Amino acid sequence: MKRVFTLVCCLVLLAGLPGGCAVQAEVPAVESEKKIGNPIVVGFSQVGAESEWRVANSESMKSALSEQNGYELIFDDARNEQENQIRAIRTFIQQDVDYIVFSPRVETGWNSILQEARDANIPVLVIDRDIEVVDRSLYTAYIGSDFRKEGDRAVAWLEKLLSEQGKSEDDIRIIHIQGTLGSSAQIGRTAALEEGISQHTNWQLIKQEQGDFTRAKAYEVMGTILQETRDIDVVYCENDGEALGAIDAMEEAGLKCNADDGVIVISFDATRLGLTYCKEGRIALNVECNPLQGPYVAEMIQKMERGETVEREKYIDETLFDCYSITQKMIDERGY
Ligand code: GYE
Repeated sequence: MKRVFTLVCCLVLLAGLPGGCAVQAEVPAVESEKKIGNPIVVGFSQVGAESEWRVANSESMKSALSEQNGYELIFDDARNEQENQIRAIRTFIQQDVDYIVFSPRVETGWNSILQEARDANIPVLVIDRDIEVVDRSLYTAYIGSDFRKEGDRAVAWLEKLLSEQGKSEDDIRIIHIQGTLGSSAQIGRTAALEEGISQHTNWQLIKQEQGDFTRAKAYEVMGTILQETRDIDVVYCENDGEALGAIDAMEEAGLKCNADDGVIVISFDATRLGLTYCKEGRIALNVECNPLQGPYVAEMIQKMERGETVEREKYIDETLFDCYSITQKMIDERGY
């Protein structure tokens, strides 16, 4: 496998793509060391199980990288701790796996461990959330979502809704519940809202709190906010879990969540439950974030096994659902 990795790196360099690793002097080997019939060993460090999205993502990885498909998947749940992820990746290196895949909790802090993987010649695929490293060639590719684009779509939708409602000039009081701070999902979605607020002088950010992408935390945070104010126009939650928690708290407090005559709730993920809330009108907009990344990872690994070049960044196509156009069929089609 290591020799195939060297070949892939050289092909990346030859193709003039950014991110080729610095081993071009090595001669690419042509045949794989792996004996026919041996599974491809993949160590996967999953960030945790904080949301429905995450559970669907884990399932997708497990089914794409199954024994039946020729893989041995070593799955590690980091329980939402970066140190656990670093420890898991180090263990994968010691086990001399063929590939390391991880979904990083936060963007920073990966340089040293990725250097260790590089020294061991093990290719690394980053999935879901992106990372920031000094040398981008420390990992082979990223597969995930464009979180800034997701946020921009939400902001554009809100702007359009308010204009259709004749509220373009009204004071709009916004509550923002953020995801895990420092994760690229939070950074992109937050940046979009903050820019939207800076561009609309009538949009006011009343509160910005961390909900850690969980229903329980968002419920708690929203409960505290409601003790201070009930004068709320929009609640921008950075995932479905948070939206559900915030809605629980608002409805318990007697507030109505509805785009036409209540609080406008915006969410991300578009899980089956999130879409059900959307159809009921309780979530006004749900921007899709696709967790089904397993098949993309498998396809990329297969390409690398064949010594082909792989795309450095693979963004999965995503859509959005709003309470005005969602249908039961769309919900039924959701597998998670
Ligand atoms: O939106 C959230 C999850 O990183 C895209 O993490 C992912 C986010 C997703 O817990 O539900």
